[in-house]
Amino acid sequence: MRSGFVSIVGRPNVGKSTLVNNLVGEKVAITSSRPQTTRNTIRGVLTQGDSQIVFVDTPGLHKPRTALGERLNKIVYGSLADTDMALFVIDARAPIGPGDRLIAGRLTEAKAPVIVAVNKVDIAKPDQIAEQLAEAAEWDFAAYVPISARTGDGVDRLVDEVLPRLEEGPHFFPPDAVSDQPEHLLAAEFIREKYLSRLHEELPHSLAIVVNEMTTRDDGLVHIEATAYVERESQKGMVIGKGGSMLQAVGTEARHDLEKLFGAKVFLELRVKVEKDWQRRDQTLDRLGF
Ligand SMILES: Nc1nc2c(ncn2[C@@H]2O[C@H](COP(=O)(O)OP(=O)(O)OP(=O)(O)O)[C@@H](O)[C@H]2O)c(=O)[nH]1
Ligand SMILES: [Mg+2]
Repeated sequence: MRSGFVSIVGRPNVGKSTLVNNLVGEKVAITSSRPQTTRNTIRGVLTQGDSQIVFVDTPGLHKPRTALGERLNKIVYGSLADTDMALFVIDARAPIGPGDRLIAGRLTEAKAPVIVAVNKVDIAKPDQIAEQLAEAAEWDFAAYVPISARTGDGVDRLVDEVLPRLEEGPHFFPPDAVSDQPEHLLAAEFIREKYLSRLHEELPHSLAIVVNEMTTRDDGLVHIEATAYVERESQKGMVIGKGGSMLQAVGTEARHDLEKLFGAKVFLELRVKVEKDWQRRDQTLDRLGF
């Protein structure tokens, strides 16, 4: 009977959230091809018999350019401060760079055992993978496992490397739990995910979703009122789309996911508001819940 917390860290876009979803077998964290998709720690719970691993997905570590960026990095370091282990995810195709070395240094300081997951092997060439494994091995961490978070290849092996390194301990969550995220946060994230794949350039960064109200009616229908915040008046049009087309497309897609999540019909009301330069202002970041 073992248990513990395992932080998943790495540069933006390497596949940390995809991995946590694969590990727990359900979508608990949103993913996208845009960097800095994850903006808070998300716990994904994997129960195997008497043992339980709590994976903590974190934002990608990067050079911060805004107050939001600084907060995101702090979240990652905070999660490392009291973790039992760390999974360091790197992209098999991207050469190990200064960003990875910085993270490796922090992980060494953190003292917890570290397992390196070399991800995206499904789209990397065999010699790229071999080279990456060899280069990463110079760090002297506990284990190195090639995986594909997308296909699930190697993920069982990763769990096999984690479990024996955790200490004896109790369950932290009920055995059927996969996440501890409140439903309104999960709903806001699902909506943001639909936007991320449709928006370009700086817009994904400028977008924040807040669920203002969520109620279940007597007939079971879940009514969700949410606001999409952008940073400038000029961005509002893009988030709404011509004649409301973007709002409608995102709403339909999000509703589909939310209905699966809640197992109920969902009515989604989505508004768009401007919150000037929210990424750069501490006060607004507080208010938006970062
Ligand atoms: N082909 C392939 N794509 C992957 C794999 N893992 C993740 N991806 C893709 O890589 C992109 C980034 O994945 P995320 O899981 O959002 O990455 P992340 O590390 O959580 O990113 P941030 O939250 O921004 O730090 C998405 O488009 C994923 O579908 C993989 O094993 N194989
Ligand atoms: Mg992520």
